[in-house]
Amino acid sequence: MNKILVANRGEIAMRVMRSAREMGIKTVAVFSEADRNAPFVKYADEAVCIGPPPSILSYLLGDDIIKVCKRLKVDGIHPGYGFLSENAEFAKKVEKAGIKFIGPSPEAIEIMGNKLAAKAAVKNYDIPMVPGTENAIDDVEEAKTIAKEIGFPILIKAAAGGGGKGMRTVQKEEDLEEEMNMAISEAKSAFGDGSVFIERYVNSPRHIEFQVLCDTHGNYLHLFERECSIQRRHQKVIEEAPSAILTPEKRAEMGKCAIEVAKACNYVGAGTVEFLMDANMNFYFLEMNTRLQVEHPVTEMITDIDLVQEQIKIARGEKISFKQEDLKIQGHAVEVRVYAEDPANNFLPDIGTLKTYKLPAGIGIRVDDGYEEGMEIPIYYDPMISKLITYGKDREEAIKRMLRAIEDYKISGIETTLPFAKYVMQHKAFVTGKFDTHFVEKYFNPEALKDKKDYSELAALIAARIIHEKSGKNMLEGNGELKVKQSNWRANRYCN
Ligand code: MV4
Repeated sequence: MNKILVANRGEIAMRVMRSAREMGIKTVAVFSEADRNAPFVKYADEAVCIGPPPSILSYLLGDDIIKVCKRLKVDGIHPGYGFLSENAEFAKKVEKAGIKFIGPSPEAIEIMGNKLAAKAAVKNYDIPMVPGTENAIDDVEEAKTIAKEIGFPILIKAAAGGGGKGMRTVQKEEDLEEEMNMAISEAKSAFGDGSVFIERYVNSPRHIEFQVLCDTHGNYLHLFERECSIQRRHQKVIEEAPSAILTPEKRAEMGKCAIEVAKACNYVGAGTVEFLMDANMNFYFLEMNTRLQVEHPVTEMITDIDLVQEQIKIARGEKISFKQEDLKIQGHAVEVRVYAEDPANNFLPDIGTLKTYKLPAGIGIRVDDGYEEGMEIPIYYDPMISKLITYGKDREEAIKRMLRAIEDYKISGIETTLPFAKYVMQHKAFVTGKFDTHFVEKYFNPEALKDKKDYSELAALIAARIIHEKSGKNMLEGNGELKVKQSNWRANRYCN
């Protein structure tokens, strides 16, 4: 493989090209008009504009991307995450054009893209699943009978859904008919497939997922777990590896299940098997994601394995060069997703220019980003600016380092979720590991951010007043505001 095209943008395009370059492979970027000045376009050996900003006119134009590949003699396509990454039709077309799709087979993508097909595929293996229906259900009376057997509350899920899309909770029998009809029509309009199924509702679960790696020679490995329980409206905000709660025994048991899920669909490449875990440490297979995930860096940090390089080697037909026994968890990693959203204002997407953009640095810090100072965050795509990852010998060190990194990360011109991440890193429930997927709704409100900010500002003002009175140094402007910006304020700098 001499040349790879990355059918993606932003931080993940950068991430993939770095590994390709390290392997001596040439890179091609495709970009929309909104990304003309983006770092990933400059970083690529060749770059081709494929259309106007909206994804449907650019990053989702599979046929046009394949044409670019042929013209530039590209050997492989890396789809990143999102966009065309889990599109079985695209994967098929790529292979038909004689180009390697750096990912699993179209068949595996298709099976795992449908939650009922995924359940059917793993049925003959010993994999725990949440009690529920095996097939799509459209008869309300039948649904009521099943729901009563399972016990309320229940969940109605769309077979074609995933990641929480098209999910409805039903608390009691009277609500079932209405919720079911809504779920079916939602699924139809969102996925073009109205199939829904029923599951028992698992209370306050934790989200634990396993990274798997499989080659074309029948080797199946897992690279331990990531915990992604801190989410907001099914959008992950903080991830870590390993999970704070798994014992080595539970890890081995779940890892074995993850590998079996991969075997059930003849998986090839890097994939993720998602589990729910209840308060009694029972786990249930939920779904498999057939792509490289946003949060893959935490796994790379604790295993010292470059997942993109492994994906490329597997696509070249190579055997995985290590065995399960060679893999060990070293230390702990935490990832914070930095979104252009205002956590003090209901996480409203914030538009604007990165007026200041200064990265944290130093031991145990990694930033995967796709922007530079002075750039605008386009409104057309996911509002994620970067991923901030810290690594330490243990969880406590990784968290402390994250707090320092958040302090050192200077962004102005756009509100970001960094203050929210700081709040989580300091929260007792997070620090002690006693949290679940309800963390945000349970503990977070905008006032939680305001209070802290107001106190530090107030403290600075009081200190400034005292200094003024004792030393005659005036640190206040005529309007009573601090001359020194609060974020740069250090008491001892002015007291002597
Ligand atoms: C569930 C569940 C409780 N019980 N299934 C949401 C995302 C999708 N992957 C599945 N999800 C859930 N499925 C049963 N039977 C609770 C969730 C869920 C959730 C899962 C993982 C992370 C965050 C979540 C937030 C709300 C609900």
